[in-house]
Parts: sequence; structure tokens; C-alpha cells
Amino acid sequence: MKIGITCYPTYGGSGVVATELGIELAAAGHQVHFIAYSQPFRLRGREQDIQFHEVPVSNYPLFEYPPYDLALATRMAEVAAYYELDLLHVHYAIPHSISAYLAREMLARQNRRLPFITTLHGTDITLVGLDHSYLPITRFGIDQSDGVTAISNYLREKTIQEFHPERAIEVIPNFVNCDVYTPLGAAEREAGRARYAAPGEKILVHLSNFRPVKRTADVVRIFSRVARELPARLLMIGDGPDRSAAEWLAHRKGIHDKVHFLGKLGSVSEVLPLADLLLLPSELESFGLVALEAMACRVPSIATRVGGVPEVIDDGVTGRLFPVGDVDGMAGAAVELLRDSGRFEEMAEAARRAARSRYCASKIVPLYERFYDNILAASGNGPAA
Ligand code: GMT
Repeated sequence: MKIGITCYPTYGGSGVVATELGIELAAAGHQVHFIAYSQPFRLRGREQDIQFHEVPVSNYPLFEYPPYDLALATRMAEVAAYYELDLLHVHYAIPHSISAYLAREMLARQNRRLPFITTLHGTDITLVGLDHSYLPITRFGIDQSDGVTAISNYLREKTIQEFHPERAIEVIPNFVNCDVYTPLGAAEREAGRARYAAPGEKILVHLSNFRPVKRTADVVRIFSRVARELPARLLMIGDGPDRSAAEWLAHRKGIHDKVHFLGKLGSVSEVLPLADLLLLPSELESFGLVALEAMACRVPSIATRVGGVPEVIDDGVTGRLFPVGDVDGMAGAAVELLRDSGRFEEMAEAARRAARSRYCASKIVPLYERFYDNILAASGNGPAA
């Protein structure tokens, strides 16, 4: 199959899922074309067999707001025609589904079919879509899609409840490559941990785009309580609007020498397996991809019971879940686990097992391939059903 993929190429779960999907599809023998304003960050160094098409957005002085969605639609239509794409798969509804709709309509005038699939990731529905100025166009994008998937049951239900779409929504959960996200051998792990912590110190990790929804101040508060009870370090991976507030809080609490702000890392899979616990105290997560990546590396999470997180983390088995803002509860659970090596090992093992049995790329990517086949069959582009 020849598949065009569009996503937000910068730091963020939807772009990560889109990129990993493209890599897996290319490995399965499909021809994959990314169409975005810059190369997706996780694609760097892994672009073999994948083509990237940059979307140029002209900056004519009249345009106070350069029309990216139109430039994207134009590039989608061009790439689809030049490379004879079978379908487009867009990640995040706004504006990608609208650009794909325009591309499909442009090509229809040349008697070419270009069905498109929209995958909903979360904030496109919970934040962007519910801003009333975007609601009608988000619903239009969903209804015009030839197929729609959501990354958790929570998000599917939320979309139906808020948007009443005409188009059916299929849940295809996020996934992780369990060979890339995998525990390290003892010697390699010890050597890696020594970069950040002294022997005997526990390592907690947080990874996000540091947006308000991630509650990064809670991460620092939780860690501050943990560090009072036992020797520990905190790795903060990523960057975004709330990073400096988190740095300020670490200084104010006098723990800045124990908190390492590592910024945006391309190779998260090398750092996650060094940690003991992941902290994910978000206000909302439609899935919580980083918790799954950590689980695959044998790292359980202390997280909030929000959105799709309980579908990923089984409370008390593969991690612990608490109400939003329950900093004391989350810190207490972290200390309890880190002090009880028997229970910790059991949870770490269960986390890895759950990631492998339910969310490995080898299990989920075929669901997308089957979905593509069905959409193609329904749109008359074959293969035969
Ligand atoms: O959480 C963000 O700010 C990024 C956002 C995105 O679109 O990149 O993440 C959403 O998609 C991820 C991948 O499917 C999910 O794992 C996140 O839970 C979801 N974020 C929210 O729902 C807040």
C-alpha cells in the first residue's frame, strides 16, 4: 500500500504515534510518505525507506496568519498524485482532517480517489474541538473522514458524547515497539544510572511537553516529598511552557541539585529503562503514551486516574492511580513501592508483561492495516473484501 501520513512533527504523543506507525508500516513493506511542516522528530536517523515531504508555507506580507492548512492540502494532493497514494492517514483532527478533505476534493475533480483516515488523539477533541469556534469544523472533519479511529475507549466515548458524529469511530489503541522500548541488562543499566545518580539512589522520571495539562509542578512537589524519605533523583525530559516554573520550584524547594532537566531527547528509549518509576500526574490524558513506553521498559507509573489512563494502567498491578492533585497520595505510593523491593519487582514485571501482551506494535499495527483495507474496499479502491 502507498500511505501518506500527516501529523504534528514536534514533541507530542500524536506525532510520536504517527511516526512509529509509519516506521512499522514501512518495515512491513508499505510505501510511506510523511507530509508535514518539518520532519517528525522521532524520524531522525530512522528515515530509511520513508519519504518526507515538507510543506512550504509562504509568508506573503498580506498574510498575518499564513494559511498552513491550505498549503498542507495542496501538498497532500500533489504527493498523492505524484506517488499514487492509496490513502492518507492524518493524526489529530484539526486542521489535518480539513486539509485532507480539501485534497480529496481537489483530486476527485481529476477522477482520482484519495480516501483519508483521521485518528483522534485527545486534545484535538477535549481542548481544541470543544472551543466553540472549532467545534463545527472538527465535527465536519470527523464526518467527512472515510474512517475514524480513536486511541482509547475514553476518547471514543467522549467524542460521541460531545460531537454526536455521524461517522463510526473505531478504537485502535496506541502501541509501543517492545524491542526498542525494553529493559536493559544489569551492567548496562547500572552504567547508565551512574550518569545521573549515585549507587543506592532511586531514579524517578517525568517526560512531557510541559504544558499546563501535565501539571509539572506536581511532579516536582511529589519528588520533593519522596526525596525527604529516601535518596533519589528526578529526570525531567522534554520542554515546554511550564518548564521554567518547574525549575523555579525545584530551586525554591532546595532540591535543584537532585532534579535533572534534560530537555528534548531524541532517544527516550535509552533513558526510560534507567528509571525506577515514572511520574504522570496529568490533569487529563486520553491515553498516556509515555506510561506505556515506561511499562515496556519495566518501569511502573504513579499517575492520575483520568481519561484513558485506567485503560493502560491497572491500578495496584502495573502502576498506581490517584485523583488529580493528590500529591501526598502519589508521593506516599512512590515511597511505599520504592521501599518494598518484592512488591516493586512484581509490579515492574507485570508492567512489562502487560505492555508486551496488549500494546506491542506487532499486535496493534495489523489492526491499522486491516482498517486501511476496509476503507479502501469501501471506497472502491480495493483490495477486495
Ligand atoms: O498531551 C499532549 O499535550 C500531546 C497530545 C498530542 O496530541 O500529541 O497527546 C495526546 O495524544 C497522545 C498520543 O495518542 C496521548 O497519549 C495523550 O494522552 C494525549 N493527551 C491528552 O489527551 C491530554
